[in-house]
Amino acid sequence: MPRGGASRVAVLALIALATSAAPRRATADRARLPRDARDERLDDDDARLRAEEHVAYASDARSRVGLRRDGADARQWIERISESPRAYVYRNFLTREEAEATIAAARRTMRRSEVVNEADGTSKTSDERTSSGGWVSGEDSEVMANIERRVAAWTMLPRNRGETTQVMRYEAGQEYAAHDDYFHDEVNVKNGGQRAATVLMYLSDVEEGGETVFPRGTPLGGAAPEKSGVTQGNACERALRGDPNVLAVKPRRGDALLFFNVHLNGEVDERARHAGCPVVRGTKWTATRWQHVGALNIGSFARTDSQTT
Ligand SMILES: O=C(O)CCC(=O)C(=O)O
Repeated sequence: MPRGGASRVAVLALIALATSAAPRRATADRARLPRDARDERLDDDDARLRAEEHVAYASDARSRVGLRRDGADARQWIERISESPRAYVYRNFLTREEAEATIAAARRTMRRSEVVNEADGTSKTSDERTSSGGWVSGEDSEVMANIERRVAAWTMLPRNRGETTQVMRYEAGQEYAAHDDYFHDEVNVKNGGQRAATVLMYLSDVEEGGETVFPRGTPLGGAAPEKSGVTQGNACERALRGDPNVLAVKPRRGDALLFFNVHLNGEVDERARHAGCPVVRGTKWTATRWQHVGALNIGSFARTDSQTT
């Protein structure tokens, strides 16, 4: 056998083994399914594939355990912070590079933030939301597509249930007053049903202020607002003082907050009302992805083929 022949054979055998063992994407019989059934199949496949990718990503991240380039801890773990509403913080969900890429991608589209106009489902400016906002889509880059997949895996709601990710920038004094992410009207609900989950990703650290607070929530180990006296009016000021009875998350670059806007029985969870407190010092950047109970099908939130494969 020529020199190197044995190792070439071993490599070929390994390739053959890997090819035969590689998980197959279940595409073969999609085309034969009626449209609605096919959509459900796509959703199931999407969720399964994304979950696998998520695990792969997480183990890759574990192998990179250590310090970020800026000296911060880069390990990933999830903390349950409240049962009412159901809320979790995923530490280092994003890498520093992903956070920076998200900001860079959104800069092109930044303008004054708007809120949903519940009368007709369009958007309007409001004094309750003084930040600037932009949009980033998984259609535009593999970085964003990868983030969307991990959001889908974490929320267990497939990627095609997610609205286009919204990026926000808050300068000192800017805030997002207390509000619900679930819809109060019927117009918006027609597009994919209620917003089941919100994933709020922090793209920057903030020197002071800018906490996300839930004035009606109860932190694990803390007292319910009925007992502690936390209200919509005082939650931000108490969060700033570090009051353990306020359900609050301090922005930290890379971390992500997940909370559910609906209970498991589908009813809206009023305890999920939340606010972005005024930034005192620094600039706060966030990216929010809302995941609906069903696939989106209207307007700029509509699913596209590349979001389902
Ligand atoms: O910026 C925050 O902390 C809150 C943002 C928010 O409420 C939202 O995106 O729905």
